[in-house]
Amino acid sequence: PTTIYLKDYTPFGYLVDSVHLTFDLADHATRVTSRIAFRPNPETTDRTFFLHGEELTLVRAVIDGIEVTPSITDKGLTVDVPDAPFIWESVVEIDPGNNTALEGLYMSNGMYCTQCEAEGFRKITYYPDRPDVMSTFTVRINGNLPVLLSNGNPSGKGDGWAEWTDPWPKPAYLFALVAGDLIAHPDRFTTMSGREVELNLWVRPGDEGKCAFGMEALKKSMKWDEDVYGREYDLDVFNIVAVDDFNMGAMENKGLNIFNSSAVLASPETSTDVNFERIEAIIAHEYFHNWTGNRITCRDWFQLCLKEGLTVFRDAQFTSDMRSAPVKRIHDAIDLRARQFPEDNGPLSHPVRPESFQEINNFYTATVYEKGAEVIGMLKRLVGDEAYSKALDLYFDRHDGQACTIEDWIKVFEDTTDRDLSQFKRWYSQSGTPRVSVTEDWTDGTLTLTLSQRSEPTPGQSRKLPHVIPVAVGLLGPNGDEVHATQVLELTEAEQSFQFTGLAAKPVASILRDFSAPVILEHDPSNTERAFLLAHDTDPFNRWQAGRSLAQDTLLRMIRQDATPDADYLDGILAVLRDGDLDPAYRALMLGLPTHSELAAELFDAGDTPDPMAIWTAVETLRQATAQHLQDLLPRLHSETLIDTPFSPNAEQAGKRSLGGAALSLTSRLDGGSKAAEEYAAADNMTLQLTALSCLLRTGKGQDELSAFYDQWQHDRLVMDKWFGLQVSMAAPAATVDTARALTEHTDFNWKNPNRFRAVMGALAMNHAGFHRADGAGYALLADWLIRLDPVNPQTTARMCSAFQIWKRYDADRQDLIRAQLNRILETPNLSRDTTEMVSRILG
Ligand code: B3K
Ligand code: ZN
Repeated sequence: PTTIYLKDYTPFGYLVDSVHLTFDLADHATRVTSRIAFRPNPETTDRTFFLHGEELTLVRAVIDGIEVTPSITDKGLTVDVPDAPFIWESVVEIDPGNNTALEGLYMSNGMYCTQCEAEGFRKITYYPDRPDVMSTFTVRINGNLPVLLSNGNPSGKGDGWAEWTDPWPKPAYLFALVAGDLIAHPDRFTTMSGREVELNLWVRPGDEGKCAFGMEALKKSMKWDEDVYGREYDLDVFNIVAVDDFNMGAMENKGLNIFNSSAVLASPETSTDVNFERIEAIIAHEYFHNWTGNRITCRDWFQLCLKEGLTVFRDAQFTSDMRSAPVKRIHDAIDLRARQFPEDNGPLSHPVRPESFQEINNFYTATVYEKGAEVIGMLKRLVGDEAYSKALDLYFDRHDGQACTIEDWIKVFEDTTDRDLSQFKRWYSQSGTPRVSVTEDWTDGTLTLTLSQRSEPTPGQSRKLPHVIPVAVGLLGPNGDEVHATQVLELTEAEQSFQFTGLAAKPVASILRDFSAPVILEHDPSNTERAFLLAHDTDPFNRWQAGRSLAQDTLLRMIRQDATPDADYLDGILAVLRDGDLDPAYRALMLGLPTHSELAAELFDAGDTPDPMAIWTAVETLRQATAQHLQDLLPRLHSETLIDTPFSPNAEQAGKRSLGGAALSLTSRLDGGSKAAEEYAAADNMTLQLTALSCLLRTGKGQDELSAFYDQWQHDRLVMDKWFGLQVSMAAPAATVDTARALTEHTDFNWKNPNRFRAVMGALAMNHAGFHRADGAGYALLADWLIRLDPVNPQTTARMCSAFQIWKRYDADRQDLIRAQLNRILETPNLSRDTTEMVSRILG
């Protein structure tokens, strides 16, 4: 496979003035006719005319009315063209009915739909399929289906056809087409300048009842982007379509967002609070792309974080505004540590702006997305809110309609603030999670904090230079009062000291407040100080972090030295949980523990070899001890979280359900699941139903409920995904692999559907002790299925290979077992480029 490098970027030799496409839809022989106006690009002298095209059957190619014979490879075509503006026309035939890769034009339950990002348009017609080639599109769809959609505004329709015109120049990756028997959930939105926009959420018959929440989320997003960023919607219609077979969450095609049905369909009976919050965030994310991604797009795919990091940052701001900012920040830190840190500190580590790739789809990663968003958060913290807003206004003004780079992005901040951001830019080019260590010195009323930073070598980067790291710090006095308000220290050197003078007594330092940088903090306060912060910190993030550190500390000592659960942790948590003034959602988070995988990483970093069963045992023991310690409080938590108003997925109710669920889970460790069985029987929403069922399964009970759940929900594919996933996540270590294997033999295990495949295989990989079973059966089962899925759907296969990225943490036997599976995958004949790249990188 060929490797593409950022440094090799050159512009395309031609500009595209307009694109006209005609689709004659047929399941196995769709004809795509294109008429494209090209002209030489005055910015370059390279006149190679290469059009991407894959899996296309060329029927005819015409230049300025004269038929031509291009030379064709499996990547595209070249042909001689005039050194002046010309019209290229082609007719190709494609087979959407056999497109299982879900990229290009494919079919899902009888509906046609497309996925073109990153490089799927080349499977639809011959085209310069690169994001810096932008054009207006007119699309005519001929097909005997009731609903025919494409980007932009409707510009004509009749019996069996519809035409759409998108006035905004766009790259081909934002092209979309949908055709099928769909039902609209309609609404309207009036923009800030008074433009009337018709909104539709299109779903399969039967899903009409699951649209209302998504539609509300869309309207809130449209309003929020006007209020906070001054960004108005720019077409007469905005369509969202739900599709069952989709490789990821959703796609921001101009005016026609396409969603995985799991990322948009919601109802109280079928969706959990976590689903609701995720749906709201994804709808916002895709909508926000209209400006950050579509109006201003990326010059090349190396710049992916330009749109993704910024759009994730914007959707996080939105969620913070709609719900609770501290809770959102804690969720994001948990998520970053669970998904991005392992990536950044393992064989798949890459910069936020990668410098090379073989398959770009492999770089839609937590690093590009979530670390990319964290980098923007740091920038905002460093320049301040006002400068951030000004820089963004300048960005939209200066670059509207362009395909941009990270350099363009940084420049708007430099021009706004007069700051030199060249050092800051290292966040885009250096991979790996920086570690910041802190030492304290207390002398004569002065606290000196010495901060030092270091980054371990990562693939391709042996030496690292210091980053600019905003470290938010506050100080608490002995009685718990804040004696120094939050201040952002700018750590720019390898080591730097900061002084706080005039203090009456030795304070307790609260460091990296609000998780002000995506780093690993190495600060070892005593457990007494941690307990003090857990009781008193005025920064909600660090208060939560103090509890988390206590939990981690006690777990590590339980794993290493067979210690008993620490009293500082148990008492501290009890006090916080008792505090009825604290937000229930926040209290529920306080009961969370580091994941098994995080504990494994901690042990590995400290030079120990993690034993998955020892980790499992320690966590179970701590849970049991927590349940006992909180025993008297549990009934109160239960009654405090009762909801006597009609169901709403809002943050307030969700928080109560989340605390109630956490309490139920502890209760079921004490009563053998009898309360959970009662709650299951009485549940009238999916959050409660699923929580109660998981409590039962973890107690080794719940088989009757499990089959009742199946009978109740077998008609609902999204709920059935939960049914599949839950059994694997809740299985005891020794039973996990067998449970997963048995589920793959279930008649409803439709493995070609990415949601169903991930429900089982994703849950297997996430069940730490189960997956890492000593005999390697977990590794073998996952590898079997990845090998089977690869020829069908390379993207989903490649993505799931990352379950193996942590292999070097474990003992030699497990390493041998995983290496053998990785080699077995790699040796599979005709393995996709996607999976080949992933497995090779993981093997290192
Ligand atoms: N931009 C799309 C992701 C496309 C993934 C291609 N493999 C969704 C999003 O980030 O909003
Ligand atoms: Zn995105």
